[in-house]
Amino acid sequence: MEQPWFSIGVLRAEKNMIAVLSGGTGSVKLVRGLASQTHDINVISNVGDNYWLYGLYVCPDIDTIIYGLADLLDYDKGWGIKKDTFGFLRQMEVFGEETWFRIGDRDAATHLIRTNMLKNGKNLTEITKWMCEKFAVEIRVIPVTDNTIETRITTNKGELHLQEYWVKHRGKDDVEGIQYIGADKARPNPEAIGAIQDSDVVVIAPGNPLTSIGPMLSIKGVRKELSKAKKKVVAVSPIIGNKAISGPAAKYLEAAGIEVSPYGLAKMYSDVCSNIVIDTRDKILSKKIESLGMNVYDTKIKMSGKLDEDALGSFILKQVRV
Ligand code: FO1
Repeated sequence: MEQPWFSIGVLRAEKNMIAVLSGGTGSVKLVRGLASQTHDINVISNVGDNYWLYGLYVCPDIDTIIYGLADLLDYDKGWGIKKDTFGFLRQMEVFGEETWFRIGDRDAATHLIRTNMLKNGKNLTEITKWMCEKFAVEIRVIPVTDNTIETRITTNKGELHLQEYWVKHRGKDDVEGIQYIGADKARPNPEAIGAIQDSDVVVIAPGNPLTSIGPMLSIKGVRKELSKAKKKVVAVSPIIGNKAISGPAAKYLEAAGIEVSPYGLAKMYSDVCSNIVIDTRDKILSKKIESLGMNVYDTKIKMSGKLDEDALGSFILKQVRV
């Protein structure tokens, strides 16, 4: 049979099966970069920032990955569907509802159908799989758990859901701590555990270490599985120098007493990960990070467009030896 031009034979990456722990905008960029090399990817998604609004169940990290892979993501904002309209939200305002969380009209359909399916007895794993099919996304997106985990930020003004802290209050208040409510009782998704076990390499995406990756690592079974597999786990730093590439990661790390640097990150991940990709500008830290028992790789890690995404995806699959 004739091979299509994009045949796996042509584009075959050196690693066969990839699992990616993912959450937030930095993660979707890397997942797209990896997907430019191979479709043998299972994305394990954070669920800690899921949020109930107007009776709808919103799963930002799952949707961001699906929209990103379906080429529907509003890349300027890093969430939602590009060119979406906001008639639904305007009407909610007329009804006297708060509208600080900007749900677009097409995006609302995603939350509505998901909520309806939940009410009809489907779990988040089944719904997410169905959604990938509807958006023609070949890559599997697996919620890290079907149970509820809620990331809450303790501030000087009280405790808030992550979305309330970051979106409603615009991340203004001082952070005193971060909690993952429900993580102690959450069962890891067996499909997520299977994806870790079956992969040749597990990538911890450059998502926010405490609010995108942290909730997943707080599930005992997930942490244990990664620790067992740590030789094939590679983290990509979301920090360059002493600054987060984007978002409030630095503020959260400081609040948790973690050094804001690729070294601080490596130390935080050192029990679940033996390899780290840092920015070339931080190469000077390599020896110090290696003293933690980790292999260090350096390249350009800031992804400012498709070329950068693809280059980083290719670097991880071709240069990182796990
Ligand atoms: N982030 C914002 O900063 N403002 C919003 O109004 C907003 C709405 C929104 C709607 C759906 C969705 O899936 C995500 C949305 N986000 C919004 C992003 C979200 O708050 C976070 O960036 C993620 O939870 C972090 O991964």
